Amino acid sequence: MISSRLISKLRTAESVAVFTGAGISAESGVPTFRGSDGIWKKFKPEELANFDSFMRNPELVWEWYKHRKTIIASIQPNPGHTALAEMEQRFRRFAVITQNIDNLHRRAGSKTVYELHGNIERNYCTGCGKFFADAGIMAGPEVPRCTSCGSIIRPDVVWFGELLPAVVWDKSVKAAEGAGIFLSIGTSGVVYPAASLPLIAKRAGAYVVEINLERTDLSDTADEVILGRSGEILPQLVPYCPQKPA
Ligand code: BJW
Ligand code: ZN
Repeated sequence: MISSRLISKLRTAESVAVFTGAGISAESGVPTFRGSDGIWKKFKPEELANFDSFMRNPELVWEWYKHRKTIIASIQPNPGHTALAEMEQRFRRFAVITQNIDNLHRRAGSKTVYELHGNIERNYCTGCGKFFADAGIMAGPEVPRCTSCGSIIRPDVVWFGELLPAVVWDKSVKAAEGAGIFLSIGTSGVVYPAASLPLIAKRAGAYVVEINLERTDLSDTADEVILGRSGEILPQLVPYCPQKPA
């Protein structure tokens, strides 16, 4: 059930920013990080998601990323991703700001996508920065090495203690500040600086809506919390968005 307040906001909004986390991809079969089914119940983040650990044990970290690359390559965007791609066509300004590295928003048809934590389909050399496609990485040795300088190649994702890509971050802050409606979808909101975006949007005057299976630290600040699966809720918002321009 969509509230009459949100319906009226959707009908009149010019600018929408959407902030997504692992929860939006859960219905596609990508495990989330935290919570009862989270992958960090099985793997310790500090062993896998920081650069020092990677350099200490690249075999383990690459095994984990190759496993996830295989899962992600085999799954499809779900109705939540598709609804956001449809919504993008109905508003003057619309941006998807995602913490996800799974590329599912683009595969669903979203055009303006800001990837705060990188993209698992890209890889680069820790020595010279050269980019490498997945095909060679997956078929190659356990720990892939650069064909130009011999250094270890890493996935193009942002680990703990690393800076987010500056241009992507700046665009995300601008989208949050300019949004009439800000949707925070399927994120626990515990990883910063990403988790500050809903607060930036709220401070700048956006109507902040959280969509999640459960309440989070954002819930008390949000204007509205919709508890449920994003793949079921987001398609229900589309009919209330303005019609596509002829
Ligand atoms: C559904 C659903 C359905 C499920 N429908 N909902 C102390 C205080 C504050 C900050 C720090 C601190 N100490 C260190 C920091 C900084 C640190 C940080 O934030 N740490 C906190 C965890 C304490 N941040 C960083 O290090 C960042 N960089 C940085 O700050 O740079 C400055 C700096 C430089 C030098 C030194 C220190 C600072 C970088 C953060 C990088 C995060 N990277 C990861 C891994 C990416 C690569 C990979 O995937 O392998 O990004 S961590 C992981 O968490 C991943 C995610 O993008 C991110 C967020 O997780 P997300 O998406 O919220 O997933 P979950 O699982 O947590 O939540 C899923 C939610 O979905 C749940 O709420 C479910 O209920 C819900 N759900 N099904 C709707 N169907
Ligand atoms: Zn190199």
